[in-house]
Amino acid sequence: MSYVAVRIAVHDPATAAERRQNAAHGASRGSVPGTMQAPKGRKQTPHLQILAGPCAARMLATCLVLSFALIACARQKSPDTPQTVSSTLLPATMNSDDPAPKPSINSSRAMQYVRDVVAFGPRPIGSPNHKKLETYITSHLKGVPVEDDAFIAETPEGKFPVRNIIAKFPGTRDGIIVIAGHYDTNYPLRNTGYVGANDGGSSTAILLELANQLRGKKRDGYSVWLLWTDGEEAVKQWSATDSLYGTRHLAEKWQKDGTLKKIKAFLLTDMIGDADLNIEQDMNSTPWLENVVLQAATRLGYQSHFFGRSIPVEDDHLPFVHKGVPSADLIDLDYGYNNVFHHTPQDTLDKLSPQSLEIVGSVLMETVRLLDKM
Ligand code: 1BN
Ligand code: ZN
Repeated sequence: MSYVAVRIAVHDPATAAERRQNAAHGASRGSVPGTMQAPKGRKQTPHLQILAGPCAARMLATCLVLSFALIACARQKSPDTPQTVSSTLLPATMNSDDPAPKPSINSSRAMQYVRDVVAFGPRPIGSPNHKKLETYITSHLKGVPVEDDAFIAETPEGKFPVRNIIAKFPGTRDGIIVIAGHYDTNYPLRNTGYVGANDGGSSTAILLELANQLRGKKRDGYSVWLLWTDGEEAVKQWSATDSLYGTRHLAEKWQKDGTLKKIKAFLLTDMIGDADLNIEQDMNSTPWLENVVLQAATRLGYQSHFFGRSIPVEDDHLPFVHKGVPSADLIDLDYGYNNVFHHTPQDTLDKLSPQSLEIVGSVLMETVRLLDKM
């Protein structure tokens, strides 16, 4: 696929580091539930914060140079094919006149799935609620070929059963698109009333709704595999060895059995239910795949919810990224002001909206459609 222009991403390392600290450690260890209040109203965007800083002049200069480059590219196009600058931003596969119907999901049903999942209570690995959720997920996949990747994980808290669940929707094209999200919830918070409505609940639910959209339809494209990952959360403190238990195991397994080289794209969803949806541009994800996601979002008119901030994210896509699989993590790490609800008992249903599930669900389906055409 060829591109004729570049997307401008903004990265603020200090802010990213601060927020990761809060998300990964501070909130899960030290914060007292209920003491932090999210200010009302829309958050200030990272772009604006950066433009107010000392690098403003350099940023502005960079933007101007890139803008001129875009215009120059547009002018280089053949004079007998009229081009607008915006159409030159689209990859060769995407045509702004594409008559294909715009996908959508049943977002009230997806929201009901989140409610059902949250009603099980905390769902950390090894718990009875986790087991109930496994049964809930598989009972929604009747008639769909399902594969399990079940094993015993060695963790700093002992041995735990871990089970990745894979639902397969075969296509006519050789190759696989994986859409993944974790269903386990934070382990250290298991006795605090933490239910992980967004972190664990939203990803479980969006995959269940995508299964509804895919089942019973002929796929004229790549096979789509829906993957409910397990053991994503750390049991003590997030590190390379205490996290991502399920996907580290599965990436190894798929490398050994030859599945890995058939995967065209690994699309991860995590914390995608926040009513104030801001999907990060993840610096650990694959740029061309994120670009396809952005094209999908743009076609559906949802681009304002995507990639306002660039940060590196450690999540279930990493074991696949490390093995060379094109991957994109769709995650919102701005859950409440400064991510204050992440990994706290405040991660509850009232912060979520069906519209956010609709945005991510339909963008995922549109991304698959664009990938099928590439
Ligand atoms: C996402 C949801 N993660 C854990 N639960 C991974 C992560 C942890 C991402 C900390 C960023 C910061
Ligand atoms: Zn988490």
